[in-house]
Amino acid sequence: MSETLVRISSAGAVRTIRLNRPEALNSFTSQMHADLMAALEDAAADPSVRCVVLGGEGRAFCAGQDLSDPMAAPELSPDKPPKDLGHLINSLYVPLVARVRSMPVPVIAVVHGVAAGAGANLALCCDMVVAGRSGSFIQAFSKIGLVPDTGGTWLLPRLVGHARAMGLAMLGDKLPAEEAERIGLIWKCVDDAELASTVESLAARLAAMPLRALVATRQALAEAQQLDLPAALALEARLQTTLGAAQDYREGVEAFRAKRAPRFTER
Ligand code: T3D
Repeated sequence: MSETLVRISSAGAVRTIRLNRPEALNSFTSQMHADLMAALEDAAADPSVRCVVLGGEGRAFCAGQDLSDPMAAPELSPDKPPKDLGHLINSLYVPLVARVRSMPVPVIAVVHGVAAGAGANLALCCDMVVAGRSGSFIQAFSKIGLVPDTGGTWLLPRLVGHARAMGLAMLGDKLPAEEAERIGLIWKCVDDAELASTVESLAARLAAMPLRALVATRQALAEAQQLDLPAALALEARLQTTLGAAQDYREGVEAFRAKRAPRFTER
């Protein structure tokens, strides 16, 4: 267990990382970025970790950028140059999204309470999002004069289509978790009382699966969005060549033939 601005715990092959600034709804400071990146790097490098769960302490998942942080708060004096938010995004949020999307194991976001701004899009860039009925998603950016970042412009239309992406991004209204599930923004919404056990069993299930195949599935589904059908078919064939030469494929087929449960070990 560690007590920094993220709280880290392990159960079997599942590593849980919880954002830990509950007094400010887990909004991002540069220190929390650093602690989260270190926790993700550590999970990526640890061969015993086969699934990562990302959540938040307190009553929310994450309220996005900490707007009181001097690094982000607008410069009030007209005599001083404005803050370069692009630099902030490039140095902190872009590497964070890249880290999550390149994890060698599946990443589940568990959302209770609000996920706003970069917090919403951090959740959405995970492989699967499970939310409690208390959960909600807010593209808060437009309300403070910004565009969706942390992958929002890429993720939203892909997840819910152009019309809904525009409505969510332009209005910045709170989308309850139940509605988020209904429109396909997230995988599942459950009662808050069932959230922990639902995520625990989902994480254990993913951790027992052939991880290289799951990670290649993430890659293929993302890349195929930019490809025409022949190119997507070619990508699938290339990935099957790689996966078909791996031990997990042999194990999967042997277990099927022997009518026993498979034991996948690769990462
Ligand atoms: O630098 C840049 O801006 C570029 C980077 C952009 C990335 C982004 O994420 S931009 C979007 C930033 N986030 C927001 O705009 C959301 C701001 N927060 C809210 O709109 C509301 O707090 C929520 C809708 C998320 C929750 O509302 P509610 O009523 O449940 O809670 P609250 O009372 O507003 O917040 C509780 C406390 O958390 C409060 O502090 P206090 O008064 O008890 O001392 C509030 O100030 C603090 N808090 C909430 N969000 C943030 C925050 N403090 C700093 N930054 C926040 N983003």
